[in-house]
Amino acid sequence: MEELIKSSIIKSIVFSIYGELGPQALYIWPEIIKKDTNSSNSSFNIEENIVYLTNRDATQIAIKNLSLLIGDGSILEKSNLDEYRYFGIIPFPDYNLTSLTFFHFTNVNYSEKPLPSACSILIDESKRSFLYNNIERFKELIVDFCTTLDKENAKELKSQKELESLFKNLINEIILIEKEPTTPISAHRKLKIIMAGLDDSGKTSFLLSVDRKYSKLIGLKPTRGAKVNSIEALGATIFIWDLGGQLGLRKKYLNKAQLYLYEADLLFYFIDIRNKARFKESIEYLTKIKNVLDGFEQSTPIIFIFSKGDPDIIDSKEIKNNIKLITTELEKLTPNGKPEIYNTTIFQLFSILRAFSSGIAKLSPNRDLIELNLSRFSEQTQTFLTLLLSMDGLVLADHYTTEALKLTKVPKSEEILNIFEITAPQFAMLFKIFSKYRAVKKDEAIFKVAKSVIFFKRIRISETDMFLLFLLDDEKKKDQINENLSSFLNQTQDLLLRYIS
Ligand SMILES: Nc1nc2c(ncn2[C@@H]2O[C@H](COP(=O)(O)OP(=O)(O)O)[C@@H](O)[C@H]2O)c(=O)[nH]1
Ligand SMILES: [Mg+2]
Repeated sequence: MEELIKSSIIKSIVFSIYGELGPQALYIWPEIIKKDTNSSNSSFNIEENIVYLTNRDATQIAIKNLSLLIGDGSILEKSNLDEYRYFGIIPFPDYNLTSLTFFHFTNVNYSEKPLPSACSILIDESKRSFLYNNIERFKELIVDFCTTLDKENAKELKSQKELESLFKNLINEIILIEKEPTTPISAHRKLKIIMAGLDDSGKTSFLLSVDRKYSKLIGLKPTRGAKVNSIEALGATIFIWDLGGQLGLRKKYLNKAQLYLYEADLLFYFIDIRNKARFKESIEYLTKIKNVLDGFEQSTPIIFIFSKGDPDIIDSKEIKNNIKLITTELEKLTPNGKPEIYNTTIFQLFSILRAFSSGIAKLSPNRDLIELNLSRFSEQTQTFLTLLLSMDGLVLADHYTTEALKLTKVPKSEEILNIFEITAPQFAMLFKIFSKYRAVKKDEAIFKVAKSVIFFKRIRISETDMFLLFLLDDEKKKDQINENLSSFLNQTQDLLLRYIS
């Protein structure tokens, strides 16, 4: 087993469970080496490309992992525990390691309730982009592994020795990914976002809106055929490819898909919602793109942008029909699950920022787990709505309660959910200005909007400023927020730090 680990990028595997005795590291590879009693066993050893964790180290890892899943324990009262499945990329700076952890609840015969568990594969902090870049393959692998492991453990927990071959298989599978990584192992995470769609579908206008908002972030670098822009955001470099949609260019992209579509992390597909005459052509182009992506065995997420839905026409019968028609077509092309669709218009900047923000969030393996913790925090502090924003106003995570819907009282029911998500970037700008000119030392601000209160809080996570925005019915709740904030941040800062890179 040790030889196998030495030959892999993986430094260690820790499987932990929350049993009767609390968090416990159940399986630790490589195995714990018994040390002399007089040598300090609080530090770990790195030898020949392998990390020997001590029992204490592994317990620390178990505690940190499991507390992200169960927090204050309120989740254990829920009835549908089997549905709680999360991934997280979590730094362990004390050991210079980063883990990819799969969290779930394990069903065992001897316990009434499923047990919280965390399966971590640990690699060098400096090589963590390997985890991000191959995340989809890892996810599949680890879920399969844990399903088998759960079956083995259903009657009683087996010993580490009994399960050795199972863990060996896991490492062998990881070594296969190493041999053919999706992208080369590099220190910096690079992301590729594609903007595609027919000509005249609004791609360039969309990007210009984003550019206007993030003018500091985007450096326009035109290239031949495709325009490649780049953004530095949250520690990663995001390359945005604007693929011109004229017929000749479309053919070129498909023929040279190796260059244009390969290794795309995310694809925005644009459809001019006014131009029914070209729906068929657009679906044909989309089908071809999807076939190419399938050929690469890439599970590139696609976000659909219905463009040009300007405020004066969005509710018209014609546009409503168009939306229905094209949505049906997209549903046919998306057999597993619902297509993710945004209506945008250049006359409402937020409609574009919202769509863009959702795209960035898709690139984060940690978003769901952050939101789980954010929802606990919101329940504790009784806030109606909580948003976690980057300095640039990107929505990193959000949580809503049904009361938030009543409070915001927006007529169109579908839009209610997003009302604060869309205003958030504006508030972020306001707050930036506010803090610059008025109260440089202050870290919070309050806005009163009708009957509700918006409470803004600047937080600092390892050199990086972020914002929390709360919607409250009572200003006094801010004390409760301030009281609970540090424990929430302690819990989630590592996840935020590793949001997309
Ligand atoms: N009314 C309206 N026109 C738009 C909108 N977005 C783009 N356009 C117009 O549609 C045309 C094509 O847009 P463009 O961004 O160049 O499309 P691309 O070929 O896909 O890059 C331009 O004349 C834009 O001004 C929108 O939201 N509303
Ligand atoms: Mg264009």
